[in-house]
Amino acid sequence: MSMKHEQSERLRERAEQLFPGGVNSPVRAFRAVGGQPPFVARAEGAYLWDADGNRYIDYFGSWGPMILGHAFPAVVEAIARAARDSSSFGASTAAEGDLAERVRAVYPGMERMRFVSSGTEATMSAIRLARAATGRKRIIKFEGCYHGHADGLLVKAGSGVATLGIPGSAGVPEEIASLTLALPYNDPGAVEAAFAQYPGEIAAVILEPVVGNAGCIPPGEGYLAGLRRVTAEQGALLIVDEVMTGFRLAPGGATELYGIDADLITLGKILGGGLPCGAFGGRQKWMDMLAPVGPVYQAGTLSGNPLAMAAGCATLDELASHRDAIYPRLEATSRAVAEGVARAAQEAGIAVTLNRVGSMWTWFFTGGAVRDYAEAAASDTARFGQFHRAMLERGVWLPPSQFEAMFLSAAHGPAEVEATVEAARAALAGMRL
Ligand code: KE4
Repeated sequence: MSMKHEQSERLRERAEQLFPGGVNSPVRAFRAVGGQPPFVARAEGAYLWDADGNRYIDYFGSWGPMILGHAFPAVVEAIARAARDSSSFGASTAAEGDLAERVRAVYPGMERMRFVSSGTEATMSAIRLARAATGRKRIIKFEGCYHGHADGLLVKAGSGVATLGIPGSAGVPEEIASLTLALPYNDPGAVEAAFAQYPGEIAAVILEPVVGNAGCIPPGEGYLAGLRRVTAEQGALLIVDEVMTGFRLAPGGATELYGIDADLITLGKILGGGLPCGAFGGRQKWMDMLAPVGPVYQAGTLSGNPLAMAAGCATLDELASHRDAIYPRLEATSRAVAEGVARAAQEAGIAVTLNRVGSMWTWFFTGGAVRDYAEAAASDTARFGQFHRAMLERGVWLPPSQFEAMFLSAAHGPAEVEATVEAARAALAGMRL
């Protein structure tokens, strides 16, 4: 019996009169997968309900933040309690220190940090700081990595490796784009070549330690250590963008999992327990260059917002106090569902490559390995769209793009795995060539 979507339809018609594409963030419009996005009315644990009362197993979790599951009681109560004392002061509070201490307990390299309200603000500010710290202008990012929508990060590769970046969006001046080098991920030679071509000019290398924004692409053996070595040799800062991986891949994120010695780390998503929050931090010698101590300006009306601090503390407390149960559960459930669906695709004769690190993974509709963006882009995005629509109709809401990572929460368990694999079998059977 197909789902009814009258209420979502009505809400979408209104939204399209108010917001470009009817959304407040492009990926939500389902343009990459086709079909019309349901409007969410509420969520609890592993489940979303739309405006028509249809229930879905949630595999995007607000794009990462909802690692404990939706409406986790301790998080809801912490927000409510904080809200009773007002929702914002624009002045220092104990709550900021409370969250910062919890962050530093798992990210000891963050000798100093600063809270902001989004991942975009965190990476934008970290890059400004790196430029001031080194007196250099150029930065290196990697194709397929997304670090938010600051101008200098909406850049794609120029014609050849180590050529100057070109705007990845309208409105980004080429003068700004040309300061960014967009290199292939998992290609150490490309980074060496860039430093050889621009000696003494590169301020920082910023990367997703496990790529989530091209779909999930893990770092190759030794890749991260290689980046640490070459940036140290060349006097450039290594900025590890853990907005997505932070607190998810391990209590201390990819930094802990891979033992990365970053100069600056950026955080977001889980940090705020679903409320707007980001952070950047690292060695005190760099961070003390920030106003009001040093010459680098950075500010924010809602930075350190008390409700976000409360939600973040409640989330990190739960992760810390049950870490020996939560992370093994995330691993076991993710492995079961990711491999179960990949097996179902194989049985249906449909080529799917699974990349997974912990509770973030992607089923690429392609036959070959996916080690960088070019290989991810070889995926059959039309088939992914078909799969997405078929799963949505069966009550499984996947991220609406081949180039996003799936996430699950500690609220997902064997029942959700079984229902998801069963839905996938039916969906894939209907997709056989
Ligand atoms: P925000 O500004 O969206 O809070 O964070 C930007 C950002 C920075 N770094 C990484 C590694 C990220 O993944 C993100 C944001 N991720 C996307 C999903 N892939 C957010 C979803 C959206 O844009 O609607």
